[in-house]
Amino acid sequence: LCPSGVLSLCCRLPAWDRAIRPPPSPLQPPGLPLAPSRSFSNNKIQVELDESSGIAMMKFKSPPVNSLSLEFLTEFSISLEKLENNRACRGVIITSAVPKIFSSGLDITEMCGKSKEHYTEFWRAVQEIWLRLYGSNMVTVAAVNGSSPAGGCLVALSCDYRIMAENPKFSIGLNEAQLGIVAPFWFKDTFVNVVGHRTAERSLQLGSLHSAPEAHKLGLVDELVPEEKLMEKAAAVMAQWLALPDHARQLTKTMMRKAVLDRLVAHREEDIKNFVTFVSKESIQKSLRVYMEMLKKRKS
Ligand code: CO8
Repeated sequence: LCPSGVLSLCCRLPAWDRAIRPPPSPLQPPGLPLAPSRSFSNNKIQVELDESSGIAMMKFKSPPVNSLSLEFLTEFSISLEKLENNRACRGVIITSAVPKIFSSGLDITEMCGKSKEHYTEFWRAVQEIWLRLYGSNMVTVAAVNGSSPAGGCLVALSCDYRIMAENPKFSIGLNEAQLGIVAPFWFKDTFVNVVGHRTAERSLQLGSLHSAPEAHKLGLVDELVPEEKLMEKAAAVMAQWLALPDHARQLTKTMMRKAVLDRLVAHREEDIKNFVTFVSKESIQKSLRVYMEMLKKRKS
């Protein structure tokens, strides 16, 4: 069932382990009632699927900052899997229900003062969400309606298209170096694939968080729109991408992303080991604690 050449990935990703879906009829036959909207909501994520258009809206709703905790990542993974397995769903718009924040990235408390077993489980969940999102058969559009550092930026980078609210106070980037940690190779690969090697290298070394206008200039986001127009624009972009036959778009996406996905799949256990060793070091634990204290001080 796998498209040729993506076998190694298919064997690990349930969402890929099936035939490419034909698109549902774009036009509702006259006289028939509109297909229903289905929604499912758990603690941290709300999803609404409009079966008539095939478009799902996924909203992060984990205040204060939509940090990617183990619980959040698990819900995110399950939600994506549900949509991926629903033949009526062809695209998903990912956004936030928390004002001014898209996602603050990985939950730092999951990487502080915990056991090696916990770090292992957490990192596997981080890998899993990236494999699912970057490798999704659906059209994925990020409607970035707030700040989006580190892991939050990775979520946006993993989508097919990024639209950001035109607010200079919102920032986005892979700022790991500022925390004294290093973005893993697959964060870097995803970033390079969007902005190119030179921009990625400079931005990663400096741990830069770019304002929305700067991010647009660098190509980190594809479009900036006034905040009130963000969802309208995301729907318009989605309609444009969904106008194409799914199979051609999906195979093209696979062609563009397969090498990077395969690289993590091939080195998954080694990557987990590296993370656990790195994050367990006392010097790294200290950097993370200092960073968390800095966040709290900045607040007061
Ligand atoms: N994890 C856990 N808690 C967080 C995080 C986070 N990522 N971000 C913020 N918080 C907490 C704050 O400590 C604060 O807690 P409390 O209310 O108890 O004091 C609360 O959330 C609210 O935060 P702020 O007051 O700072 O909220 P603002 O609205 O003023 O600012 C921001 C929101 C811009 C998101 C700001 O909080 C911020 O910059 N946060 C830090 C974001 C960040 O640097 N994230 C990086 C995480 S690391 C990552 O994603 C990739 C790691 C790759 C692994 C590398 C291998 C080792």
